[in-house]
Amino acid sequence: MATPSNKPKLRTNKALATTQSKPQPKPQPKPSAKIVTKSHAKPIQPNAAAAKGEPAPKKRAPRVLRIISADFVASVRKAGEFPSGAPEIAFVGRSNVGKSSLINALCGREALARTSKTPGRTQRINLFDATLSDGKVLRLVDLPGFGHAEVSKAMMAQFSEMIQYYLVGSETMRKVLILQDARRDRDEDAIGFARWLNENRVPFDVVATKADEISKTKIGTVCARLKAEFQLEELPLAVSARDGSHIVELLNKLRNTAYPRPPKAVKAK
Ligand SMILES: Nc1nc2c(ncn2[C@@H]2O[C@H](COP(=O)(O)OP(=O)(O)OP(=O)(O)O)[C@@H](O)[C@H]2O)c(=O)[nH]1
Ligand SMILES: [Mg+2]
Repeated sequence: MATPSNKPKLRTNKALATTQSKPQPKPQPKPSAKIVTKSHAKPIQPNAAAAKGEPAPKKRAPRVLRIISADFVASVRKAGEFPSGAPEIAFVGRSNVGKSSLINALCGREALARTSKTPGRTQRINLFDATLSDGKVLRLVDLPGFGHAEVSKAMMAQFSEMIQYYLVGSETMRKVLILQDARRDRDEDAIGFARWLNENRVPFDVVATKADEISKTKIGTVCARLKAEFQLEELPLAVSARDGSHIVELLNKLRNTAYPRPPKAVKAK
């Protein structure tokens, strides 16, 4: 323990007073707060509230995009039955990959689209209209799963003519989302299907599902593999309908696909 003599000396009030009574250097005038503006710079407008002596308005946190309501539109079996409407996003992939669950997770609903442990649950094309918190509407299209039989036939044989007709013929189709179970290996059917979409100029993207079932490090490897297999420009999102991971990111992506922002006007010099 330090002896009292070792203790650092405390400044007493007396000492303080002595320091304060010392003649202080004359305060220098503060440098002018003028901002040197270039001729083209806009003058800085004072905050209106501050000018009136009112407290500054609180900064709002950026709003998270979400689906505020979702409605079932139709269950379609025949080509002529598709009602036209909002920009469409179609969910495709093997049976049991999680298409219906992902639609439910995006909509924040438990049973909007029917899910099941039994493959082949969705046998019609089910359409849902989802209204986003920014007022835009997305039509989410739940397609029947492919490849649920163990026999791996050619993709086109498994997809009915109607689905092909719909994906290529719909004027409001904005993107086909090919879902891939993050736990599974290369999916030849889906790769063949992506090739077919490319040939028919139908835009598509890939999403890895059930990301909650694998480790974070493995997710990186899976996404890199999918990017190479499907020749994507970006790494696909790995989502989970169970724990909600990357659901908001996916929703933002889909919104921007369906309602692309107009390119910024380039000012003429
Ligand atoms: N762990 C986990 N399980 C999921 C996830 N998404 C879906 N599942 C499960 O996977 C099974 C199939 O999900 P569905 O959404 O019905 O799959 P689907 O692709 O619509 O299947 P079909 O309609 O048969 O083509 C269900 O048991 C779901 O609970 C997920 O993100 N994580
Ligand atoms: Mg389904």
